[in-house]
Amino acid sequence: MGAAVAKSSSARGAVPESNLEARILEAMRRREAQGCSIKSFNSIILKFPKIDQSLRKCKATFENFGEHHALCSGADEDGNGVIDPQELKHCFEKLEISFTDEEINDLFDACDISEAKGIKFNEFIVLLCLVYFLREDPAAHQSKSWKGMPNLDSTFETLVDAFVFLDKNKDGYVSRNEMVDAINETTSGERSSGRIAMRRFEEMDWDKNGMVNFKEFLFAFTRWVGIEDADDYDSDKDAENNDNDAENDN
Ligand SMILES: [Ca+2]
Ligand SMILES: [Ca+2]
Ligand SMILES: [Ca+2]
Repeated sequence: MGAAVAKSSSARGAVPESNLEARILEAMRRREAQGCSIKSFNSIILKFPKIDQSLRKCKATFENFGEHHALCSGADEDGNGVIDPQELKHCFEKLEISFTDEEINDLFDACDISEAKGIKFNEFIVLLCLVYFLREDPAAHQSKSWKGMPNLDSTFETLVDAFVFLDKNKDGYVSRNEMVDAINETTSGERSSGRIAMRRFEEMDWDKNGMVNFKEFLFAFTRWVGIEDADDYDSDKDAENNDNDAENDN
């Protein structure tokens, strides 16, 4: 009986917007069935510096580094700071990731969320992580190895693990309550923890539908560990400062 209740309550979750989102959701639910190795929200936070360091190394894959890099050249071939669909296709060829053109285009559209057309570095990180994640999709028949992507597997696995940890009811979305629970487990007794959880949740839930999917989570993560472009972050920072002022008045 309990299972039936859980099923109906998760069914009201957001409907996946695209084929790609549906695949990610399905892969996540499969992955969640295996459980995770993370025991607390704190242990995720402790991993931030290591994740940050590892993701920054991807910058070489993104930028045009000529023959200095194992991949011969970066994904941003014309060096204009963003990856266009054609550059992304080349990048996948170099990484020996055998996605179809349609799949690559879907990934491009899913990750190109900034107003300027083209994949920026933080968007590239999310895109790579989604690729990593979808390789585990049995339907995709992807090879397990990454060409020239040192240490990225374990970093991406940590991100997947973190999401699985937060999604307590394993429905493929992190809800507001799940976020609150995760933070309360860590900071028991602190009054501000609920508010911190809310802040974190609002940061993650970009489309404001009350649920955070894996893609939203990844984008939030690139901001938390600090690899998002400084330009983009300014307006958010201002908003945060205003919030802080309001809190201080209390
Ligand atoms: Ca470019
Ligand atoms: Ca959930
Ligand atoms: Ca959402």
